[in-house]
Amino acid sequence: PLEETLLERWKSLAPHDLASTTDIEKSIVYHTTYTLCRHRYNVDKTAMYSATSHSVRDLLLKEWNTTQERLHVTNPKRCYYLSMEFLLGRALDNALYCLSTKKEYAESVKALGFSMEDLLEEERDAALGNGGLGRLAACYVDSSATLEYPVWGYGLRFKYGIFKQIINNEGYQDETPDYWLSHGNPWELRRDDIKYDVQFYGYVATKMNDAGESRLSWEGGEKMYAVAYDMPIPGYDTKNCGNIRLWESQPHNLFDFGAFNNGDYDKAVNDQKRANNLTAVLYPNDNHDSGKELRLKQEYFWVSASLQDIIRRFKRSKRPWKEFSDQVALQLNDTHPIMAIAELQRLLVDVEGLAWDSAWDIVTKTFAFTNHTVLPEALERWSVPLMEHLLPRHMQIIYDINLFFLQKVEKQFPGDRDLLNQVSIIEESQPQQVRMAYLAVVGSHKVNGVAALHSELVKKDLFPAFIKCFGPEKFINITNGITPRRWLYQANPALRDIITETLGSEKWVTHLDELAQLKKFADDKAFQKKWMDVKYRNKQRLAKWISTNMGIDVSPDSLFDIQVKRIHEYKRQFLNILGVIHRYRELCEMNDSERSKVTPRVVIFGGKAAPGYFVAKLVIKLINSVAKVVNNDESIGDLLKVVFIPDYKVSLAEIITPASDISQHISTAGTEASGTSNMKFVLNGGLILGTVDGANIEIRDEIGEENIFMFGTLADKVPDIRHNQKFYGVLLDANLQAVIDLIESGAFGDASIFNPLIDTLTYGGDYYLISEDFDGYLKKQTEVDDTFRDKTLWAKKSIMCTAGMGFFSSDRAVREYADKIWNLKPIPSE
Ligand code: 4GP
Repeated sequence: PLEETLLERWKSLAPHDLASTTDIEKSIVYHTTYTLCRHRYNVDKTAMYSATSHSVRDLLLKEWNTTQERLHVTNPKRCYYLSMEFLLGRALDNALYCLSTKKEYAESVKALGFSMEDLLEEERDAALGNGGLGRLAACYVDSSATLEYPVWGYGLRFKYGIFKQIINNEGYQDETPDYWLSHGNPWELRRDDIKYDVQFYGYVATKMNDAGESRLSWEGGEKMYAVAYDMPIPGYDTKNCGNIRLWESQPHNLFDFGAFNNGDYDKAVNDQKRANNLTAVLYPNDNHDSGKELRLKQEYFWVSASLQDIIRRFKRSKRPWKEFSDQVALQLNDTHPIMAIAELQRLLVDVEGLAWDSAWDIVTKTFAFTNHTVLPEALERWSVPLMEHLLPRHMQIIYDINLFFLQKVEKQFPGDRDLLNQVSIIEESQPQQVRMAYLAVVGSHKVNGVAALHSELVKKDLFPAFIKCFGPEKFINITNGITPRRWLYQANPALRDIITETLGSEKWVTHLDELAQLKKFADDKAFQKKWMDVKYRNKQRLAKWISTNMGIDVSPDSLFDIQVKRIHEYKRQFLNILGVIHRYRELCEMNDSERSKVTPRVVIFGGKAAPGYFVAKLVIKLINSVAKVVNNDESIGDLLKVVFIPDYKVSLAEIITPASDISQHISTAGTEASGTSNMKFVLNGGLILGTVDGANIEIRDEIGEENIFMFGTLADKVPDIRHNQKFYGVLLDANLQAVIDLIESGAFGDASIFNPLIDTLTYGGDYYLISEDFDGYLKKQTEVDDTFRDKTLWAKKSIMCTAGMGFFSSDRAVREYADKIWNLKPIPSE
């Protein structure tokens, strides 16, 4: 540490704010010259984006440093959010807003000959996530930073994020790698000084410690380095700056000289290759377990490095181990980081020398687990032989955790063997499997679902036997939320401005409940006009994007009907496109006078299918085949257009979301844990057509049932219907049968292609209840059309939607986590 006088000198020399636009210009030119080493004759948009970002980064890092200093001095309890995925999207625009300096930067950039709009478009999305789970993590770090909670995210620095989706000429999805770092990434800082060993394979040996006691120790195998990269996460309207620490794998032995000297160059670089591969790519599965060894390696690598880092920080505080959980809260974002439970137990017992029970007490007080899906295929299970091979000591620890837990259960419920089987972390299959979600329940002090209905299903369907063992208090609900900064303030400037003007301040940006004041303007004709003008402009913006990028012209006067999310059977994009075909059939049969009464519609889809998910990819193909026919049918014109927007991602969502009249959230009841895009659309004054599922239900409760179009089977009815269909077959709804007949007639190209998709409706039952819900869906769609024609009524509903969304701010959600789970207090920046 530096002496006091030197510290003062350092402080006096610390960089200052960029107070004027001239300062900003200077800073941009500085970075162009010295960071990028570009000559002023050789500055293009990419370089300018990069230099501007570096300049903004300086401002962020100043806040980052003071935040870390503050935390270092106050040494409060901190929370670490362990998430395999952070779907951040772009950083520049967000940072400019958070630092309240967008206007000044836009002026400076202009003075230097560029436009801010152009520069923002240069940025590649940080797409280190699949969908909802990863985007939620991004919203939560935003809110944590804004609310000044000492929260850090921990994840992996994937070289390739989620793949780039290309729709080929036949209408199928192709995947290409997303090398998002190809132009460098100004938003990360590599920390060569923060580096840990992570071990794999090997064996367990018994060793004597200094006190002469025998200890188990994990020996041999291979080692890799985890090197830290930090991404500053700005808070809005605060000097607090959060952080996401991402790990990159690096070889332990940089170069095998022995092999090289023997002439075997390939062998010499082998280690390097293997290490580099580990964090190279994100598994592109949403709501699905990939089951691959490399994935388990990624998971362990990440949690091991993170825990070592967290323990290092804790040890610096010189507190006794029993205070660990007073200093540290660890949130497990789904099953992916659950090895952390066994790893912390190992580090405490094997490395730090704590007794098993003391260590386990710390572990269970520190961890909490969020479940994001009840789909069985998404709950990770690892085979015991694989785990024994890759992580032999952890496997022993998991066996012991299980044994001690089952002994407790036996004591509590003597002789209840069924119960023991139901709660055992080890599934007695061939081979045996480790049920990671069960390990999470046993090793955490709280388990939460992400919307009210989902949290009930977590108790009822996923962990009923655990309620018996632990009581219901362990299981709570925290309904998801979204950050209003990105999803309204930034994505919808026109709406932002009229809200601020109407409410008289920007308080709503951090106190979203303030939006409720808009309700009193819902019937005000002048306000309605302003409101709907904004919607129209946002539709124009999207129409322009579609025309420029896809060559399809759509009219902003049509009803924009949007479904953008991962393509998954349970989300039922299939139901949507079958409904579109039904609409097309009806249009084809109408005469001119009937057609003149029709509400013109643009049906917009977007979303990626996991590369190995055949049926989901077939849905994309069907949508594109239908689009081709419908969009080229001149007799239909603007009455119906179908658009599949390729490569849906966060930055596109920012253009798409503000432009909806209707968006669809139509999962089979009980399958969508929460959904968060539903919240984004409603916040932006879009109505929703949805099933009684996930957060749709709470959205309805908040905005009023007259402002949402809901249909479909209720969750508690689904199991019986499935059962009956399985045993007595499915009789397809008549309209649905007609739609299928049309597909099978070849109206959308070679029908045989679609057979596997159509089969999902009949063979073994219609698992996602498409036929069961079809009629209700069509009727609601008709209601949507009719309501849309009443412009005043629609405007009122749209305003009421936004006005009712206060509850769905991620600020509220993060506060709930802090109060109910983490026991965490904000650390004010000023
Ligand atoms: C998603 C859920 O499917 C979605 O309903 C929820 O809103 C989101 O998590 C955030 O909680 N799950 C996943 C996944 O993305 O991979 O399981």
